[in-house]
Amino acid sequence: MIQTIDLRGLQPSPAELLAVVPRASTDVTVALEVAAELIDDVRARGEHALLDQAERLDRVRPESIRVPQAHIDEAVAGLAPAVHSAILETIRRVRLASAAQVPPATTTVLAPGAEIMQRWQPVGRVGLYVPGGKAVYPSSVVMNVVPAQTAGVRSIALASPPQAAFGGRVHPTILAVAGLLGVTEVYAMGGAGAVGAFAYGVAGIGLDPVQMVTGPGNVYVAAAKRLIRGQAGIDAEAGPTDILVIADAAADAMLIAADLVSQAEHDELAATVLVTADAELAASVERELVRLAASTTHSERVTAAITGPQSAIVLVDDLAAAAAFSNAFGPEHLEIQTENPDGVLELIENAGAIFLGENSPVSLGDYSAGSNHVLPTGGQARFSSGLSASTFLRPQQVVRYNREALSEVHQNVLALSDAEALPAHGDAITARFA
Ligand code: HSO
Ligand code: ZN
Repeated sequence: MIQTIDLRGLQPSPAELLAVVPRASTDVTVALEVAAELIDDVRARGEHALLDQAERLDRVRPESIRVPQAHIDEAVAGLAPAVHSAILETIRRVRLASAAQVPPATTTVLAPGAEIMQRWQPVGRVGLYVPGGKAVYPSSVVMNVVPAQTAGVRSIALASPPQAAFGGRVHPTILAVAGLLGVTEVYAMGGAGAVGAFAYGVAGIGLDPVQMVTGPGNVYVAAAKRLIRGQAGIDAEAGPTDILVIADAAADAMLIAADLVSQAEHDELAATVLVTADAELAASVERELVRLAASTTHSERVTAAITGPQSAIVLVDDLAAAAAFSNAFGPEHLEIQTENPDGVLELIENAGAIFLGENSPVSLGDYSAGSNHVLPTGGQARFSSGLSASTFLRPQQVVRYNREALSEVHQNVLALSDAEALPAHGDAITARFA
């Protein structure tokens, strides 16, 4: 079943901790060549390339790459009432939480008449990618579009692969969410070709190049994002999902197992990790996992994920050691199921999103909490963060000095321009006082 790793009594370094539970290897480099060909094809042949790629890779040729507004409206009208209201409430909550991610403009006065203003400028146009292969996630439309809208992005385009099961249309729930969010520019295109189309534009169908491409996807989408980087900005290269639970005796083993299974359901390569100092709890969670994995809908996938080398129950000496393990792992999702979650939270440095206590499970965050579910995978939480309004915002400094303030630093500029043998720099200041 799930492997147990006993670190009790040991003092491993962060590097050693990482080696204990290695992430599943999804090597983006192996997909680079194929992705480059698909992108070049789109740059050369535009819509025809996208249509051919759909036929070959999605096994359906859509009527057109640009989705007509009528299809979006139809999808909204066809939404089941319970899904409709759930999406509206998710949008409302994600909007509220995203608004708090927009920093205010600030002005720093360095001396009388010397000020630096910092304002946050949204990216002008973005392309949001919503996968539609093994997984179809309408909730991800909310998680990508709302932060962009909140940031003030002027122009938003959405891409998702055409679905054979829906006659070559984009998945109706994805279309419906786009409609509810007021997104009107939607394309039935997927994979690396779609990322290329966003970055370079497709003249024949009025698809203007975007400045940034965000959203999860498979390894070819990740490879394409790496290739277009520089031409356009990207959020992150998404990999298999992961969850790490830190728990003590106060936790409910059945709930921990349920939460681990909920993320294992995404992918055979998903990582599910429990870190605890309580061997009894560890044994109970293992028992619950065996039971749940056998009976859950996606039993095969779940079993593959939790028995994979990327998943484990890790026994440690105490909660401080558990936090150290988690910081080394850099989980996408971290649940803290302990008697005093806030105390553990203080020890946490690296995590995509953190879920405190028994009533804040990851699947709440996936759909309805109001937090964003596009989070750094593969340990990227060690240096980056989840998608947010600030992903789409750039800090811009605005410099304003008056004559007195400039004169005050005149000699400093001269000294430094001399030191760098760039005298024209100094001259430009001196010219103002001649
Ligand atoms: N847990 C996924 C997000 C998701 N779950 C979408 C369900 N739908 C990655 O954070
Ligand atoms: Zn999920």
